[in-house]
Amino acid sequence: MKSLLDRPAPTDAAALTLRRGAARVLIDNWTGTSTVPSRTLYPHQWSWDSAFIAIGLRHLSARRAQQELESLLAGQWADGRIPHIVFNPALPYDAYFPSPDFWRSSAAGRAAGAPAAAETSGIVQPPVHALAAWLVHRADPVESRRRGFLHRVLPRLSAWHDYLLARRDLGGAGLAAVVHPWEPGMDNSPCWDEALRRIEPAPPDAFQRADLDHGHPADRPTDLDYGRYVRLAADYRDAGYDDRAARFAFAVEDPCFNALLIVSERALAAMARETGADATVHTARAEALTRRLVARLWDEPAGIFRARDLITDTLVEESSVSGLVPLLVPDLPPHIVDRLLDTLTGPSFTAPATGLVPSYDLRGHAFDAHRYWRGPAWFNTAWLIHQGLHTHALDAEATALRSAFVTEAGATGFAEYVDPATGRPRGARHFSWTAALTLDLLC
Ligand code: 9YW
Repeated sequence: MKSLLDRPAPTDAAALTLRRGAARVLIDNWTGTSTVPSRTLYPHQWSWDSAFIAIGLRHLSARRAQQELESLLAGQWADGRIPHIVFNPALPYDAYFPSPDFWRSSAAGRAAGAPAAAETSGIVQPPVHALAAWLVHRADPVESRRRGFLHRVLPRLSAWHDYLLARRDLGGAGLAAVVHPWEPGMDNSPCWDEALRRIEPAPPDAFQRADLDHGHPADRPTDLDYGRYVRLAADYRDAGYDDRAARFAFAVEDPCFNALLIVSERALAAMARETGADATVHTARAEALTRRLVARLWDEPAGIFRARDLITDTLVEESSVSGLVPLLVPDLPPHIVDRLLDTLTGPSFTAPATGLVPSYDLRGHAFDAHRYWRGPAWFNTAWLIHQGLHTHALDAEATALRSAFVTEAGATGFAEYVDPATGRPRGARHFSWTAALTLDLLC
């Protein structure tokens, strides 16, 4: 496999070209206040995308990276939630489905504290934001201090985590639950198949998908999936997005979501120390969350973390990349780190042609190399696992993954995801988080 990584010096012509290409994507996808994931498929601001984008943008402009996060935080609700989409009011409603007139946040979400001045969705995405904010600060601490960046974002990010820990502890065991397959950021993962079978889909004539105008049907979730997504989102909306009143038909503790909450709590602790605030609450939370993650989601015989379905109170017996992301957590028991590494480098998650990590078990019964989160390799999860490998001083494995990432991102024109077996690009091209995280790995 050709490796840019072996020659990453700034003078390296290939690395320089790649860096320029990645910067071009971020410039093209910048709207003036934030970055869209893709000009065609996802023309608004997405929550965890913006966090990953800020991590890359900080290498181009620390100020713009701050703006990326702060424009997202402008859509935060009074109850603390950060919505998964902040809509661009300049675009027509049919640019994306579900559109603002589906979510109706400023009306239906008023009691939960939705902003009056912005239209947003009412669900959330994984909490990468505090980690991103801390990395953005560290990229240029002088500029960050001059603008009071941490002082502004720390209270908002703390409120976001408070929301997740207070309102979303639906299992009562101290982990955050997701209530819609869009929330863990991996909507059509086979992990949700069984839980979704219990959901009566909305009738096909009740909604009009916009994603198929830009994406290939074989790469995207099915109409049946969408029917169920619409039903769940409409039910939550009709309950006023009130987590105490809603009767959730889908509720899951997801390992990637909670692992990100842990590292983001650690980031809040670092920000608190930096600004002279109390860090102990965040450190204690991270430690408690780590214990709960292991107690509730670790599957010892399988050697991977699993999602817990809170409706049946059982672990979901599907292996997905989400179950490897907890490698990010620094104080995992050492034998769990060893087992995770075995799983990552074993036949279920080793895609020899690309060296990337598939989103689902290569040998799993539902594996599909093309369809979104049912097999393709994604760059954001590769970046997270790369960070996790470094966290545990698994530097050789981290280097190999970084090399694969950079090679495939460049070869595919910064694709949204790739077929793990061939490296062929799937989904959108010129995709923002792929470009941003490439920049981060090259810098
Ligand atoms: C969708 C924007 C989002 C990502 C998600 C990914 C997809 C589905 O696109 O969401 O249509 O909103 O699954 O992780 O944030 O890139």
